[in-house]
Amino acid sequence: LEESPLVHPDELRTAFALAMSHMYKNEVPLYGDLVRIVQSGNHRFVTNAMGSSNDSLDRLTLERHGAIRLGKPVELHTVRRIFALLGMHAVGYYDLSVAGLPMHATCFRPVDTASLAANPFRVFTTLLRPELIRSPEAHDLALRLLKRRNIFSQELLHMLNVGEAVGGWFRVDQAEIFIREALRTFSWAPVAEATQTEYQLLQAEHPILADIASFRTAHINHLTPRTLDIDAAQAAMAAEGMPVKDRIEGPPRRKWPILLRQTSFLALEEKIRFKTRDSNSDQSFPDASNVELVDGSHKARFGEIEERGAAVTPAGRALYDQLLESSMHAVGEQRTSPDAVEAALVDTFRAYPDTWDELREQELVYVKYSFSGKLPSTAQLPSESGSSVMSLIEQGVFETSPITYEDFLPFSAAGIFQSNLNRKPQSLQGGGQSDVEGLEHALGCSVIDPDALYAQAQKQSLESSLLQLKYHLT
Ligand code: OOG
Ligand code: NI
Repeated sequence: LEESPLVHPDELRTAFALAMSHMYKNEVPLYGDLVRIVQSGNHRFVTNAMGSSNDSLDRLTLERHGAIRLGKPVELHTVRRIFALLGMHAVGYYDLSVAGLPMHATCFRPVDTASLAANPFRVFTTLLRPELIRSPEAHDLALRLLKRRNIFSQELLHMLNVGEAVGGWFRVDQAEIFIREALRTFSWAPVAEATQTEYQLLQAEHPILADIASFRTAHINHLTPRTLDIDAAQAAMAAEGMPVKDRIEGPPRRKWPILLRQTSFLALEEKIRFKTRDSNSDQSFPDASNVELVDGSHKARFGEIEERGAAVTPAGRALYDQLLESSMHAVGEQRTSPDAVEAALVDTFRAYPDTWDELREQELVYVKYSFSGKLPSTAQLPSESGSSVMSLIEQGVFETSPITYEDFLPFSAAGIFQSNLNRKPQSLQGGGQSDVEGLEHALGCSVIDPDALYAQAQKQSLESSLLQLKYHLT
């Protein structure tokens, strides 16, 4: 009997991302328009740059990330198991309390160079921190609602066990069930589990709290394809009449892009229905057919685009953070004017070197080395020492290129959150501090340090280039 073929976790991730994209386009048709705009912009860009069209545009425009918001630690724990089967692991810690949000986050993403090349899809995953909620009523209500819900189907939990037993290599038929059931968790539930009164109480405390605790699923709240020219894409979105965010988050436009630039269309006001139920009853959710429903609306889901640049070293990041801070200082009172913010950023970021040689020589960015095939002038055996590598680069023996930034920026994330809230950030209970241990405890593992991954990718490329060169010399 012929065995059904096994699915590589990288392929499973691609299938999952495609299925999620399909689901989200159905749920939020405006998102389909966004993908179309990005795709035609990318097409123009590639055609202009290379003088020919490129048939891998679909691939180029594939979603690079999505985001979900979880309510309780066990949800994060199970989500970690789902993503592990998709070849995605928790990288980095994001403290969103700095932006007045009662949440912290990590990013589930592929970690090794080969998996990233196969498909870099990642999910920014936030977890509610109830201890930062100021109102005791909202705090208790949120916990009561969250305690009652189970966002995972029995079939999904079963598939997690099956997948873990085979090290993530599902058969095709199993992969289909796994993806279908995983998507259920992240799908939209148009009927809230909270009553309208409960929803309003949560919303008054924080709109994100209402989004996290009122529903039966952990709906995906946006997906983000990659654009090759975010300024042009932003203009095209506005030209089509999309309600677009007032400015692009991240560093200003540069010759040598660094980190991440993002913008979005704003969250849509969507019709939902509320159950009419007594919040104090401890019974689990009544069947929707048995309760009366009332009409309401909810605003959470949007569409985003991103343009990624070079991963920066800790020195490069310190300079980025410092310049970001001084530009915010420079705009002062005019912080609400997007033009003033943009002008200040452009002005301040002149201090960030913008040639490849400067970025590399000042060690502001991580570098990918490759062997060009050209042999050095001296027969001296090359080494990993800085001067030896420098001389190999100068002689054209080694070529260098940026390593793409695969993570997120907490202040940009906060800007994206904030653009959908009609209010200023408020203070949190206890002032708010980061709590890496709390997030890791919920995950059941520690988060991977993104810098260690970039440093490792750089080192690997250098070692393999040296090795190739040595073979050519001997
Ligand atoms: C996540 C916002 C953060 C990004 O691209 O920085 C994010 C959310 O809205 O839940 O996705
Ligand atoms: Ni995002």
